[in-house]
Amino acid sequence: MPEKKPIYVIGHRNPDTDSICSAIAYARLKQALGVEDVVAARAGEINAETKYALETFKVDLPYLLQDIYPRVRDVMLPISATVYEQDSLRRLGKVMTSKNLRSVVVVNNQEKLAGIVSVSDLAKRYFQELSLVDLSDIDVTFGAIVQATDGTVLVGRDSGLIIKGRIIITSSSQAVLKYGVKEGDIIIVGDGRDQVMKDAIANKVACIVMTGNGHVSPGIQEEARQAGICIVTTEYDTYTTARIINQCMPVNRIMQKMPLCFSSDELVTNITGTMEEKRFRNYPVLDGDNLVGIINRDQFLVPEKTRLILVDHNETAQAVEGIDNGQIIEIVDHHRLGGITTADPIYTREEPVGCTATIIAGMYMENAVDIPEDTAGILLSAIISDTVLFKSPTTTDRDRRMAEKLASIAGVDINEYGLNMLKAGSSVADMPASEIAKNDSKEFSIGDRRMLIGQISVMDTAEVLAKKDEIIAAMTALTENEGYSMVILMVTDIIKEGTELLYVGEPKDLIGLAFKKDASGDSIYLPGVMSRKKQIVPPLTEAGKMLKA
Ligand SMILES: [Mn+2]
Repeated sequence: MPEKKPIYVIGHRNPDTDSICSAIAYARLKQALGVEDVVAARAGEINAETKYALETFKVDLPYLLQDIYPRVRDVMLPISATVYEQDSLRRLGKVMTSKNLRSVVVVNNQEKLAGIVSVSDLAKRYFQELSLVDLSDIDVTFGAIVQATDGTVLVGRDSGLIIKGRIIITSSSQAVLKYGVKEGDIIIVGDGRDQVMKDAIANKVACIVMTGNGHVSPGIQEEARQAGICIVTTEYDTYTTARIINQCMPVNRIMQKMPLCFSSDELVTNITGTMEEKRFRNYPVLDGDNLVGIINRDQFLVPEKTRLILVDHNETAQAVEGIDNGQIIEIVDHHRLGGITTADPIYTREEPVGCTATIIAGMYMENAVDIPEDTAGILLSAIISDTVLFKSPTTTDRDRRMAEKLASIAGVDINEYGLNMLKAGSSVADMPASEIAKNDSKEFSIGDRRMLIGQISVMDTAEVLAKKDEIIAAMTALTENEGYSMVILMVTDIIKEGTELLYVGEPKDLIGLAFKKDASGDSIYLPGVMSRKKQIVPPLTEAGKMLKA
């Protein structure tokens, strides 16, 4: 069975410091409250500012959850039985019967995948091979002969010993002569045929199979032992033994070698086409080269939904990819409600404060859980980041008070640490224009238009605006490639407290209407504007309604 999946606490795509730090801190709070299996996750790579915060307080990166689409491992069945490639068909048949399987995965001695064998492979073999076999071109082991006859070893050799002769039924010494029993052969013999056995030993057969649990005298056993000849007894009569000994043939003679298999990490949607085309019943599943399960065409497991706690966002367009396959069990956020729907009632906490971390720090206090130093450090980092050191109009008194408490727990000076962190995050020197163009970007639906709105906060906008032409070109490419109506980038000056708004796409009237400016170019300056959610998205939404009407 696939392992039970953990509950992931996760922020939005293109995670900012709040999305990362709030996820970590909330997962830690849940753990402290005794909720097991809670894991902090992230929906993408972290930015330079977040890296600075995590490194300062020595906190590990959360788990990278690229998407939550069902994987092969979520729908595969456990493997109920395997056979070794050197096992006899007799053993294969028994495994199939006892486990009620139509096909069995074949492994080598290292337990790695060697092939797959089905009932029809076995049936084909029965119809083709009705006579006793000549083993000269088959690697039949002594062990397989014992397996095939359900035998007991009286005089044995290494079970891996390869036997290459013919299989001959002998009832008399004449037969030994007639068939020219020779070195390496296997003879099937009944009780009371001591002379036959002596002749066979003299002819250096490889193996004697005594049927009907017949008697083999100690003298003959000793002769065989000295000649290096194996003796096996079986309870079956000669007729039955002759019939079933053919099943000594190793499984690898009839199996399909190198069967089509899937990686456990593969998306389920990627394998269904292959399965429809190939029409095989079963496909082994590998994790690296380890066999971990099997996909059965007719028996997909219903994948367990990934349980998610969303922090710092509530819109599906901003959530980890594949969110529709997940089960949202909680939301802790400080943004507009963006039309998320759920199947079940869930716990939500939406508060109009400057940062999710403010809410989460408050939840530690409500639950009387002490905030550890490093947790306080990253929560503080998130508040500084979201409020741009309290300059953003989204800042509330609660954010300020909470930041002070957290700073004293973490033992840092808010202003000194805050400026250093913002500085670390605002260096664009080695950032290509294509990355600046989508920095900290989030998708929004404004009316029926899909828009991407990014933000880059810097100490001085000159460095970014020097690359304006390249950035505009990258934004245009983004509009065309991803099918957005508009791509907008806020270049926010933390010191001067204002934003140069770059935009591409249509309708530009939307920008003009929203900010009451001539927006026929590709940028406008918006003094005092620092917050996307409070100062950019709401006027755009209003303008969107007016344009529609
Ligand atoms: Mn936030």
